[in-house]
Parts: sequence; structure tokens; C-alpha cells
Amino acid sequence: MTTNRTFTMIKPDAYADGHSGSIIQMIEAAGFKVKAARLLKLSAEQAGDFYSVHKERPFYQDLCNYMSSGPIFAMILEKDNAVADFRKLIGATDPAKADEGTIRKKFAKSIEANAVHGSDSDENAALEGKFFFSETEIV
Ligand code: YYY
Ligand code: MG
Repeated sequence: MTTNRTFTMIKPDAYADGHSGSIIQMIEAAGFKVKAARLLKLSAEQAGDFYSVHKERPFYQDLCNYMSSGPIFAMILEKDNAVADFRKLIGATDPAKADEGTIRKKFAKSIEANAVHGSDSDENAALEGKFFFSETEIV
């Protein structure tokens, strides 16, 4: 089912460095509406659950430690073709490969501290949104 929604997190470094406002500005300027938003700090266990699809990958433990190292800004976003358009807006996972004008090109520090998360499918967008928000928190 296509919902025209995606899920994003502003990751700990980008939040700590004070880039949340600039990142949300880029998101809104690209036509996304914020439907839910929440600032929180994940436990290492919650980060592990969120990224469990990567649990066999060599970077998994570092990623969980990083994602639980400080506050993150979680949001559900809405726009036509949200998942694909948001992936375009954030750019490649590795900021060295991200296109000019993308959020990761502008704010990512490394492949791990790459500023933002973006869902990779409608199915995952729905699951990831539910991980952080109840239906009543989506406005
Ligand atoms: O969806 P996306 O965030 O672009 O990349 P994924 O392949 O799903 O990996 C999730 C997350 O893991 C990535 O944003 C940073 C981290 N990571 C890493 O630290 N080192 C890698 N070689 C690949 C990914
Ligand atoms: Mg991914």
C-alpha cells in the first residue's frame, strides 16, 4: 500500500551541531509536510531493534552505539512519491558520493554520521513510523 509517507530521523551529530532547523527547512522547501515530530534519545537496545535488518553487517554495533549516543529528531513526512523523493533529497549513504544540494552532502560527517535517515520503501516507512509514533500522534 502506498501512503505517500516516509520516515526520517535527524541523527545525533546533526542534532548536536544545531542543524535540525536547516535540515527541516530543506525538507519543507522540497514540498514535504511534517505529520509527526518527536525529539528523543534511543537506548542502544532500541537502536538495535530499529536497525535489526543490518544485524549481520560489520558496522551494526558501531551504528547502534552512535544512534544511541545523543538525541535524535524523528519525523513522519508526507508528499506524493515521498519515499523515493526523500531518498533523492538526502543523497547517497556515503556523503562522499552524495550529489550537490542533498542533505547528506551538506551536513554528513561520515558514512556513519550521515545526518539523516530515510526509509527505503513504503513498507519500511510504515513500520518505522509505527516504531516511534502512535496513530494519534500523526496529525
Ligand atoms: O539507508 P541508508 O541510511 O542510506 O543506508 P543503509 O545501507 O540502510 O545503512 C544504514 C546506516 O548504517 C547508514 O545510514 C549508516 C550506517 N552504515 C555504516 O555505518 N557503514 C556502512 N558501510 C553502511 C552503513
Ligand atoms: Mg537504509
